[in-house]
Amino acid sequence: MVLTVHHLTRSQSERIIWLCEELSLPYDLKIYQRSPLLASPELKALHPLETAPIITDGDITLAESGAIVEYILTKYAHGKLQIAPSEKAYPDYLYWLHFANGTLQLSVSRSMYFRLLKLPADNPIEKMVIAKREHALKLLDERLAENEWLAGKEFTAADIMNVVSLTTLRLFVPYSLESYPNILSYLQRVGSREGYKRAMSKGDPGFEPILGAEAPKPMM
Ligand SMILES: N[C@@H](CCC(=O)N[C@@H](CS)C(=O)NCC(=O)O)C(=O)O
Repeated sequence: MVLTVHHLTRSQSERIIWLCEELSLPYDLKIYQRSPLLASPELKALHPLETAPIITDGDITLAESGAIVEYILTKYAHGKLQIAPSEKAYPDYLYWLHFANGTLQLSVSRSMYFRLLKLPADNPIEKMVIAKREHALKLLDERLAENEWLAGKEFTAADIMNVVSLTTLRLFVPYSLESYPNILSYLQRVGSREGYKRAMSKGDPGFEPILGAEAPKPMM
């Protein structure tokens, strides 16, 4: 029985490929192209949530990045990429693991919808939404000023959960990281990890990870 990772190109599902690579876990990778920007019908048919990532493992089909990461860690990681409850860094690990989808991804995706609405530049709600995103980035930058990785000294699943909102998702929300030097050095550390390089080249061949201050031209 082999775990299959269903990956939508240029998307949050890179997290699961990265997790499997860091764990040296055997897995099959199925890649789905965006059609044109949303998930393809084949991917949507796999799970009622209709979003990537999705995994299949025997007769189990699971969606939601957080649930998938927890499933793989619990079933296959033997304690790797996690901080044990007995360790001092455990609350930090939990906090940053959940910060990824609870705050960071949410604030980034919310600002994408406001950008697409093309409201007048002084729209107070858009300003508030952008301020929330920048606040989340400031918190990350402060954390990374003192710590190599989000949970502290060790690279963990908390890093795997957060990075996509700082990198690939900037194809959809072209925000700058110029004001966040600690995030930028962190992304250089991320980019030099063999597991990350393998994951990105397998999931999105030919795509250069967005690790610098400026985001490229938006995809939409
Ligand atoms: N909360 C979900 C969000 C997943 C999600 O929105 N995935 C996007 C890719 S980044 C997707 O599949 N979009 C295609 C679509 O909505 O059709 C998770 O963390 O897995």
